[in-house]
Amino acid sequence: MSDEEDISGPPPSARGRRQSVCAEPFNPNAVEDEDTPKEQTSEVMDAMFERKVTAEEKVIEQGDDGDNFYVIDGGKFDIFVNEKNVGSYNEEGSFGELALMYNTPRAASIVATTDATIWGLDRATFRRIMLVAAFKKRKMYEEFLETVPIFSSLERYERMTLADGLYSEKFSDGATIITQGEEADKFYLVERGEVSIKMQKDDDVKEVAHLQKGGYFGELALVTKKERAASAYAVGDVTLACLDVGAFERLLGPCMDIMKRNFTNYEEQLVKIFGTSLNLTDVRT
Ligand code: 1OR
Ligand code: 1OR
Repeated sequence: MSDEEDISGPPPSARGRRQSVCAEPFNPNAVEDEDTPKEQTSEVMDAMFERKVTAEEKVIEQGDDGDNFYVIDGGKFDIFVNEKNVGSYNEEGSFGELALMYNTPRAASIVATTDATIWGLDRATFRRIMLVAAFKKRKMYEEFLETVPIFSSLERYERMTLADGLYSEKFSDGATIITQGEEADKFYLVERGEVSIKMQKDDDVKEVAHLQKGGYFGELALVTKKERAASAYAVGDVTLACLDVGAFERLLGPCMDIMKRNFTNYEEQLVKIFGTSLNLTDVRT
């Protein structure tokens, strides 16, 4: 499991692209901070029940209805999707939230590979707490979104639905966020830290932009449906708010004109920086 990311709920369609996305999709500690009412925290604690599991026991069967959400207290587990081992949990993490959040059948089977101890939380309590978590998520991102220049024209309600679609990813200094030439699947906002955008042309690599909190990137390839035009790297520790392509298309219509206007700027800079025009921003049809 990676601690690159702290994700509090990408939609199910976002799953499967990156191993770590599913590793910690719901953070049960989120219900334990200051602004969660004490009664609510103790309600969760009271509702949680300990379950001992023996090696090879199947805790969750893919396709079943969801009953409980589980937090691992100790032990190891394999994750199977369509009988294929797609990952594992090693002594920590949580699973079983998807079916409860989205009212869908269990998306994977979870099998203990050692004797293990897990803590379960029933569906009703989980959902009640999740609603609180979703509310908190809106609140948390709303403040940030208010500071993002490109969203200044959005209505409050539009920013809230946008917050529902966002999830945070963390990158440490020097980590690659986007690789030029790759296929695009999401849009990024800089929540914390700085991001360096570098473009390679022939043997020449140049920094073409340097983004700070409130900046955005990764929109170009989503709009043009081309490969990524540049690479993005973390400068220092970075937290990004991400939006998957579907939500981007659904939610950012109102900002599209501003984004497209900026494409002209990319083209102009391209000529200045590399001395060529590249047809960067034509929309592929
Ligand atoms: P659930 O309620 O659907 C099975 O029950 C649980 O397995 C699921 O919630 C997640 O908590 C957990 N895809 C779907 N579910 C996963 C995955 C996963 N990993 C863990 N769970 N993938 C594996 C990624 C490493 C994607 C596979 C394509
Ligand atoms: P993307 O999806 O293509 C890389 O992934 C991102 O880098 C891109 O979206 C933009 O959001 C961002 N030219 C192209 N992409 C740029 C540029 C840029 N700056 C930031 N990005 N230029 C710099 C203009 C100041 C022109 C390059 C010479």
